[in-house]
Amino acid sequence: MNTYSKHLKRKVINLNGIWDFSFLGEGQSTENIDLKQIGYNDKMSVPSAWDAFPSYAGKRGVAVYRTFATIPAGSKSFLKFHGTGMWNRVMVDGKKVGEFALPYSEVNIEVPPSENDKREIVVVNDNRFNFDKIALQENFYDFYAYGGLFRSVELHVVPEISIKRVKIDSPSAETGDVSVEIFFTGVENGGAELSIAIDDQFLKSEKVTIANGSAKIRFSFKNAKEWSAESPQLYTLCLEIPGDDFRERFGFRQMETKNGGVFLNGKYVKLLGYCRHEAHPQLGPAIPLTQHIQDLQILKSLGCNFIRGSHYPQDSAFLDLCDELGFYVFEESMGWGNREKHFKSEPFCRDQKTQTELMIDKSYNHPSVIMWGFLNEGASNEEWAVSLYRDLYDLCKQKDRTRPVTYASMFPFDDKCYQYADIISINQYPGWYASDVEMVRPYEEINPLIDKVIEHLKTSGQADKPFIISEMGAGAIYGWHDPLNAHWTEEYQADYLAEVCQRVVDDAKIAGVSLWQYCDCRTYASSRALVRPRAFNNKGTFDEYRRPKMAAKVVKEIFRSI
Ligand code: ADA
Repeated sequence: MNTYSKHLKRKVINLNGIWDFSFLGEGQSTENIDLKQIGYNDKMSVPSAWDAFPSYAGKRGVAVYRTFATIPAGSKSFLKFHGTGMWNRVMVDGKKVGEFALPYSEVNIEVPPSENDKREIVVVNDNRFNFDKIALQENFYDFYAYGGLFRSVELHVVPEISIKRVKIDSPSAETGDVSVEIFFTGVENGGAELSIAIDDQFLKSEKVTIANGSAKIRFSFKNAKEWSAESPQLYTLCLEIPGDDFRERFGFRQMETKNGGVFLNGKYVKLLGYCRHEAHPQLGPAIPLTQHIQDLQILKSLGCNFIRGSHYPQDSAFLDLCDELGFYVFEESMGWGNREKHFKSEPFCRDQKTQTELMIDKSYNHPSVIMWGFLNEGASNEEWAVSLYRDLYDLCKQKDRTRPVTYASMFPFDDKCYQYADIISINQYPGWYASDVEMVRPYEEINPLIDKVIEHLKTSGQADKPFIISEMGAGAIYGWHDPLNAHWTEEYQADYLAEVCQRVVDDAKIAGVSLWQYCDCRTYASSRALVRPRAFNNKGTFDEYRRPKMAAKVVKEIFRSI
């Protein structure tokens, strides 16, 4: 779902609501399901992560969601899944129409036309870990893997020729020049009568030539205002062709990296903010708009302008809000500490590329998204990993010439892929994981480590690229205080983050920081829980219910000082 109407003319059926539901069990295969035998003994809301519900918590197996929709007989249509968990098979009127295992990706599935207008839509969801079936998500990632239809689901009824997506380039408010590539479904080569409006003000009509499924248009826009985090001015491009329309928001802004800094519309920007999981203890990743807004308001109040959407493609609704409220976003495809098994797996590499491509197509027009990333803490220090880093970098560049590309590296001193990053992003935890046991205040390791990274980047020829600390942080249990300032106290975390934030604010060689992390998030109740009390990653400045720990005040004071 978006925060604004993408179509006024096209029939879009919002399928959010209550669906029939059945959990078929932990041993159920996905291959021998007889849909007619399913009792649908429960109901489930959509969006939802079914396994975040108390009655199904912790279960791994096959769950089935069912709803009905009325599609005019004979019409073309497709289902838009804004984000789902783990593995899914989509069945319409008992027949398979699609299958995908791209967690958090926006996926469209065509629905074949039918003589009947009442259609049964079933989604078989499997949330079990199985590398052969779902290569992108594993049980050692440090965030809980949920199943379900956890973002909105829509059904679009479209004419024979329809608009699939648009790609808008509008770098300068001064010139007001806008160039748009329009991608069509239902026509490869031909022409279309197109009407163009901005914010519903008619601009012009023209006959466009469609070649290889797309057409290009250009126009200039007078008195345009630029978009920035401080002044997030948005415009809506409204396109109409016979029988269909498409409305897409955009902003005038240009993103550049030079001399070790990030520049927006020619002005230096220090990126100050957090990594954020789309997570809630009771809802899992099915985050309602209300929670997204609360999070963004909290982050604004701390003086943040930057969010790293860790570690997967973000909800379009969230990015709409970032566009509206003014945030700079680092959006990345899914990865977490991937190693040899992954880099040498053809399905893993394929799905990484597919997900990165879908992410760019989905988010290209959001002015808030200022950089693309992938493979969080992958094995970028290994020769066998280089080709996937290269391929993903090339893919981003081929799809988008306007944004820098990065990946969060945990190997600052022996990374072999820096050539595939326009921004150097480093994840490190000095004074948390690696502290010298004799040291009274382990966070004193922070500054020497940062000095060492900066020196290394200089000697290895990376000094001209912006360097951001894409993760650094310390755990604290909400409400835990102790005079020794020990690990897990709110005091230790506050002192730790003060040290990091002050350094970032004071040091021109650091382009920004996304602290780890905005709020506590659920991870697994496995052996890792020994370093993850409560089976949560507790490095949030806020707990999982967004209650502030002591660090919130400290971060706010420092971020707001500039
Ligand atoms: C890594 C990882 C995060 C989180 C963090 C931690 O850097 O990218 O997802 O797991 O470590 O808390 O240790």
